[in-house]
Amino acid sequence: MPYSEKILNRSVDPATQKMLGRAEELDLETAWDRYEKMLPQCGFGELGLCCRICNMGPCRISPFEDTGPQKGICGATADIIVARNLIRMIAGGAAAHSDHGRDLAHTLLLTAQGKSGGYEIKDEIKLSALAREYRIETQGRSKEDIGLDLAESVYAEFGKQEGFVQFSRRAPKKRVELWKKAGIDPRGIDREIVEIMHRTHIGVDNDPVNLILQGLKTSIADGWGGSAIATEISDVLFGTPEPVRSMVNLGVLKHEHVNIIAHGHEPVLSEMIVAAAHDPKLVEQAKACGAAGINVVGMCCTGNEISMRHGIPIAGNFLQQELAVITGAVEAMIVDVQCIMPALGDLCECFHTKFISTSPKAKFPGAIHMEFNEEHAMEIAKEIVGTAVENYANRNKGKVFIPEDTTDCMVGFSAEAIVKALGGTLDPLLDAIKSGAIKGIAGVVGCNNVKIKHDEGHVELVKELIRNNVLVTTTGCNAIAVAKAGLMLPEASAQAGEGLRGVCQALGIPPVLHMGSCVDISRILTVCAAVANALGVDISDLPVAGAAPEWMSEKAVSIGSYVVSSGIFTVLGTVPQVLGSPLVTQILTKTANDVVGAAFAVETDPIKGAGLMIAHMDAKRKALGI
Ligand code: BF8
Ligand code: SF4
Repeated sequence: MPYSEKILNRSVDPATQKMLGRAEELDLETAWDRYEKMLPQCGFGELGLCCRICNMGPCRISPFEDTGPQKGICGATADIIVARNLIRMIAGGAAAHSDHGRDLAHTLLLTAQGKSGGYEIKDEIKLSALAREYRIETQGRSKEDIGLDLAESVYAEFGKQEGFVQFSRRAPKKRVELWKKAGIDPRGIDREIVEIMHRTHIGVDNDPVNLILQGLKTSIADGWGGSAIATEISDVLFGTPEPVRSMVNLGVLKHEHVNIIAHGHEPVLSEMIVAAAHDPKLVEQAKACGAAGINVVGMCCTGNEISMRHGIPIAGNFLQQELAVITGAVEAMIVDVQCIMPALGDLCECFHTKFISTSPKAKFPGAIHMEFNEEHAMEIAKEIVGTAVENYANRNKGKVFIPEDTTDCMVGFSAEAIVKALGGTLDPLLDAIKSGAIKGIAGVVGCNNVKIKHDEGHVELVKELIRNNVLVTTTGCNAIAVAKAGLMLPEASAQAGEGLRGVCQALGIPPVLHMGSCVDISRILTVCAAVANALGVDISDLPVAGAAPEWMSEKAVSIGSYVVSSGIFTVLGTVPQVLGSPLVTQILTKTANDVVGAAFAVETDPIKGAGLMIAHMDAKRKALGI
């Protein structure tokens, strides 16, 4: 069916186009419609020039000297206001990732104490490796005893007052020295986040440079701390991912099955939902209701988590969550935390879909709250799945519209899996980089954003990189976008440049490696640190670059900041709300180079964005003499 210009301008993904057509037919509103109603967006907000930190405000600074106020009521300038707003976004993002990490530490603690209902320590090799990093005795001890000590040690990272975050010591020595020298080597994770909130209170830190340094410090506590803890402890509990085949896009929903979507972020919930859906009694019950079985699929980062550990299909990325409900084929949309649109409540009411919230931290209008806890995890998961099964009888088959689109993909390239694919050492990768077969490594990550045609930024940027022999690692909603485009298959190496194609063919790997959810960007850092250490250089010396072509969340701001703080040049595909301060813009895009050896660039054209990354890699190669 030919779609209107409007729909074609909203997304490049065929399933999304079909569902947007369906939404129009049913007169249902989506994020794109709400965005249009929002236009024009507030110019002060876009520039970061609005402050409502105290109740003398809101204050807004005119971007033009002669047409309005240049200072807030307290005297804060544009530079101060923009810097404060920016680092409060970092605090929000770091808090979200790190609280996710804390929840995993809590689950490990309960599991080690024998108090959790259905979890076990699955990866003992990783458990021992992490224990060694913390200098925990492993010899002759049970996995529960080691797990208990490890859980207590990682738990302590959040509230630590002095010292350093242990996993940050995976970074090359030079990087750690540089952080110390710049005063941005983080102490406890919570401490840095709290300090942002303190410093940005009215009348505290009013030096934009000092504010931004605290932002960077906090972001490092996220990337090398909270996020790394989330990744590592997930691996201990649920297994370190290995390459596995999966499928993506809305066509993974099935006409004859009870469809359950697990949406959100923390695998603590979704792992149990996946296990509960295999319960013979529930499967029987589904069949008794006339369904062929139970079909659990993932959405957003939860999708990444369960696909890379179990090959569970992924229904879509951030902007597809409403469209999944509009298929009319979803019995339950089960959510925990982060990136869940409150719009789902009203939308689910137009269908039979049950919108089930599970976290005490995240309740939604129109949702049924079935609170989840680790102690009774399996029991509650079965109850939730049972609710979905019962709801199958309420499906109105006349209202069902599932686009047929699905794409196969290969997911689950943890750092360990990459080393394994390379034959047990990093050497083949280093050799390929040195010979120029691989020009460099890119980490392409992040969200969808209605300000950009859905998936286009992700797909075009990644295609351009692989064409130029750049090996791409990906996480989050970028991973889902490029998987839908068929780039996450070994066959996709046909679209890569000659050098990269040769390497992929020799190893049987795709040119784009799926490394997981957004907290798993810590895996990308681990790979960069290992390559830098092997070459005896700092991360900032490597031909590596990052990109977030369609970013929107505060988590993405924290991610971008820790990636740059780790020495990796990063291209942003949507414009951050900082342009109201030429000083802050200058710090982020130029001066940061002098402090952390990397900076941001903003480029909304994905091909040009890839070009900036490639030019950066060429320059780094030249400096390394390779
Ligand atoms: O943590 S990429 S829209 S789902 S914030 Fe959210 Fe952005 Fe997707 Fe995962 Ni990450
Ligand atoms: Fe205005 Fe200053 Fe209060 Fe911000 S902190 S709202 S700039 S008076």
